[in-house]
Amino acid sequence: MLRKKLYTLVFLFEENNVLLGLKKRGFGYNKWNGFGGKIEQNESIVEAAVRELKEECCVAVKHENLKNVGRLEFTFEGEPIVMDVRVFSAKVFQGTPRETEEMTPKWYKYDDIPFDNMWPDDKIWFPYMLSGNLFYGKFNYRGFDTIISYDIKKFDSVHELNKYNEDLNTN
Ligand code: 8DG
Repeated sequence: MLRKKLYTLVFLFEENNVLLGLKKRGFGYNKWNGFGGKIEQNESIVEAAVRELKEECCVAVKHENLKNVGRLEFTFEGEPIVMDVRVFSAKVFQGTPRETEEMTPKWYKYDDIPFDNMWPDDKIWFPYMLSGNLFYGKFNYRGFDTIISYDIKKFDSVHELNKYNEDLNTN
């Protein structure tokens, strides 16, 4: 049986720039990514997304300004765990991104996103996010560098995506 672990991942947008952070420790060390992490006990997915964004780059966001844009599932060959990552975007937020113990933030123009220094799956689903499409991607990895197989679906409405995010509002 595969065990699911929930994660959040938040991207801030401002004038055709996306905010990425260089991870300074732990899982995904030295890769550029959005801001997020594990959901703690007694916390909803959205609450976790808000908390991780604040902890990792000192930016505050209101629940209603977080838009659920996608879901990513990662499996790793030989591991009995599915990482279930809920992806959010926000255009309205409070504060200027600042470096923390975990992340060094930097704004990137869409044409300059450093895919060679990111998770290999990102170059597959980022175009969906950047063009405003909702997506649900599943990626099966061998080690941390090789994608053995993947599948990605695009949705036209948040209603359709939410059929796959059944626990998003109830958690
Ligand atoms: P910790 O340092 O407290 O132990 O962990 P945390 O901050 O709670 O969680 P984490 O281990 O840093 O969470 C992993 C983050 O990385 C989470 O936001 C989901 C995200 N992530 C993956 N895989 C991939 C991927 O392939 N691409 C992208 N863009 N993000 C990913 O786990």
